[in-house]
Amino acid sequence: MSSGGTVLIAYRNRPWLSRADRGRIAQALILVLIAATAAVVPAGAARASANLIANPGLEGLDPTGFPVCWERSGWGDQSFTFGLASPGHTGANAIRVTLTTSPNGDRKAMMLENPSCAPNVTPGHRYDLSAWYTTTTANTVMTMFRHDVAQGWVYWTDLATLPVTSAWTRKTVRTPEVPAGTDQIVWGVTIYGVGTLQTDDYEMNDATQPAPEQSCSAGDACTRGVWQVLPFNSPVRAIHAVVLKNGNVLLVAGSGNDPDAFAAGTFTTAVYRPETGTFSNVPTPADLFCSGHVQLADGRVLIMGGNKDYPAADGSHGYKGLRNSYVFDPATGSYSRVNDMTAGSWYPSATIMGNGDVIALGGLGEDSSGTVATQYFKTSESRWLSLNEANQTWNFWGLYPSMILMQDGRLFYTGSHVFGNGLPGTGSSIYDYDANTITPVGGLQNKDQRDQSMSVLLPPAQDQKVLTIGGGNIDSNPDANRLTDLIDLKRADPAYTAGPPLPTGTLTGGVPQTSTQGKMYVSAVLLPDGKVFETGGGLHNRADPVYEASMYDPATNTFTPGLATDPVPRTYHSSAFLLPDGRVMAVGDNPGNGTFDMRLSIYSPPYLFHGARPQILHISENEWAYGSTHTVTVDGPILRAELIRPGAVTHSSDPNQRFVDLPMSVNGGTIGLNLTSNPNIAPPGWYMLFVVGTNGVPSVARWVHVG
Ligand SMILES: [Cu+2]
Repeated sequence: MSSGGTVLIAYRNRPWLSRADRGRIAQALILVLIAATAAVVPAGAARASANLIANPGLEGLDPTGFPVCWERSGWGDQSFTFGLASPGHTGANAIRVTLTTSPNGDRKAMMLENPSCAPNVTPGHRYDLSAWYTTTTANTVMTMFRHDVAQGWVYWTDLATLPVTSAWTRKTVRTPEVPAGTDQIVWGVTIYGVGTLQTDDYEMNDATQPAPEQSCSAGDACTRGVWQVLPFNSPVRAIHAVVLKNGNVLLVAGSGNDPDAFAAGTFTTAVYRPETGTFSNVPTPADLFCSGHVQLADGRVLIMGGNKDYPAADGSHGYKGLRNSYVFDPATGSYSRVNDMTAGSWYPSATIMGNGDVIALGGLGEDSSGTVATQYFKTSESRWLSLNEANQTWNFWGLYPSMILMQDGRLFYTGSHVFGNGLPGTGSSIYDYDANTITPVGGLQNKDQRDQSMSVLLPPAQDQKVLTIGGGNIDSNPDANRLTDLIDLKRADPAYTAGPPLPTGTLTGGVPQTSTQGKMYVSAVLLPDGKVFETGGGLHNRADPVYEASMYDPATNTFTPGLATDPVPRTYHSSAFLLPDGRVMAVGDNPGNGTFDMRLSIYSPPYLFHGARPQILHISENEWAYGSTHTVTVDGPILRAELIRPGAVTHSSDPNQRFVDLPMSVNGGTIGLNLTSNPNIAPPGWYMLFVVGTNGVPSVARWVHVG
């Protein structure tokens, strides 16, 4: 089927049309466009925008007898035929593709990726695409490419799987927001199984309406949002925060970086219920301080490692990593033990893979030295594999190495880590667990000052772009930096490029930062409107909180500075995460004097002050298989819909945080949401489903289970 990589191969060496051909096509197009202008406007739908497709009915033919501005596309070793069906859905022609064998690859009825034929698009806008089709195989999808002004034509995404139908059927899909740097798109229908596909009567309209005059009476909050410090404190030192599938928040302290609590065997955990503002304490079986954590496919939380011992007073050893591992069940509110890890793990990272298994890397072992084992949790057996059952590179990945799952199943080590210098070499890499290889990735700026930077897979996950923000170094302790780095993991040979600098804020007492001062301990939270809220942080090792917050827009690659700042300092051992109601919660602060700030803050982004929130009235089901379409009913016009994986964050590290766009089929208030067929884009688990109204205001989330 059509994954990004394979399609890119198919699109290499595509000969562009000669100048003479373009001239002929332009002439033909003029005729087609004249005909289209006279065409009947679809009944009942007062379209605000014109059909952007050239030769949408496939009636104009080129000298070879194939529709103008369309092409026979695809790759692989199939036996296939491309031709015309006559009559079509309307008019004389439709495109017919038949595969009689299909050992690999695909065939596509595609628009020509040619400046005269490909529809022009506006970055940030969304488009409604529709086509009529029949197919005898379920292995049929709508596929879209985009023209990037820097990269040329690249695969963008699959929009929807088309069910088998022998009667002409119309499929309408709303695209994700067009990424920055895109000037044109092409799309069409792909068949990759034995069978026959016919398509006809394409339409494409700009779904982004001019913003209505928006009224907001909330003053500053209209543009900056607003913080509220809750009138109660956390009962535990909130070093780890995991949003549970029931909307509650697991706050884990263990000994909470308090040697006296460790000596006393006092380990704590609490569950916070945002809807009632109440807590319950959870018996905590071990010192889960600086453990790793990730939600499993069933919504239970796998917790691994933690603190076996604090450093010895005589300096004979440092922190030691635990091998213990537990599963926290939101249903029972309790931990149960699973088998031990293969190595001690203090500050391990944990990433869920497309198959639902978990890979843990890095951290410190039972003897305080770096853990070099790849530790693999096999979810179907609910156990950690033994050392020799898992592939091993014996590489030390550092502490809380940020390992982000890529769409091809490899892990991208972003270079974000905790404590001291970055790893030797370029400071970031791609780890292929199956092939047991590590490939350096270039371009990360100042890799030895990215201690407690934060990396996020930007919305939407389908775009495979990662942003790494800020950082410092607790050993050399320079001013933390304003660096940001961007990488496009869809490229054949990805490398970081410099992003816009992080905005500056103020230090204690309102002192403005200088132009070179930035933040470590920074938090970045994916919001349901597709932007990234960046908050908190400090200038130096466990000192000098920075009061600064901004909004990063992946569509424009810009930070909007000057958002409201958390009144509570948020430096070492602080975290921020999205709540299912669309607000952001911030917890923790553990300055160098050993105290811990127990206050809890909640941020309401500007979108909550711009009109009514759309309501998800009904979901057809909450078990979602890959490649499936699900119907939701909403109470008004919707601009986008997506799944956001709930947070599981500590130390500016949440490598599993992701925003999965759901291409839509819009039919009034009933909307079909198309889930990707690639589990590496949306690893199995419980997700928050949001819809966003045309006013940019998100709904409250509903929970759906993927995979
Ligand atoms: Cu820590």
